[in-house]
Amino acid sequence: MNMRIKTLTFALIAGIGLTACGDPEPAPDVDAPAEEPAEPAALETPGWFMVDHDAETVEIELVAGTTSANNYWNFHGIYGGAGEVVVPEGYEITITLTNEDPNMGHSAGVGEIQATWPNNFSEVVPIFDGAVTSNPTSMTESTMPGESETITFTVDQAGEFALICYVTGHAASGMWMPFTVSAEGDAGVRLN
Ligand SMILES: [Cu+2]
Repeated sequence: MNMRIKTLTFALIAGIGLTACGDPEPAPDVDAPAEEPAEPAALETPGWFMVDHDAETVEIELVAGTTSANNYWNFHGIYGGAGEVVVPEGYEITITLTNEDPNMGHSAGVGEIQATWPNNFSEVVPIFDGAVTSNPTSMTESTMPGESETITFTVDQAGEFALICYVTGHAASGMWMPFTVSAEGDAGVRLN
């Protein structure tokens, strides 16, 4: 839609230009195919994401409440479904969740990606065995301010999942990030 409007606007401006200076160049074809959609952000390897392709492991030092954005309910300052963690299929993933939020407990687990998130998760079943921190829905017994917890799991299935904080209300307020298991062996993080 946007592209279409831009194309039309450009055609209009070009048309005005044509009238103003009598330039005989033809106006651009409005029916030309729209430009390609913008490329997704490049995969980066920030200091908190370490991949070892020989050992087939990924180590993620995941920080909750890194910044005050979204009431500290973020991972590395990212929230609302932005960003993306990408790991190669078959690798062993270690996530150490550290909670730097001064106020609230948080958790982290890999689950189904959802269009909308419930306030309360009645049952937490991670996609991969072991892929969730302890007491993930609890405001008092999840990973509390200043605490850390490490989980290890093998991503034995490619697909598009989500890294979720299961504490009541957090995912619904945007504390989640896409988590993709790549059949092509891609690894890294998109930071926006
Ligand atoms: Cu949280």
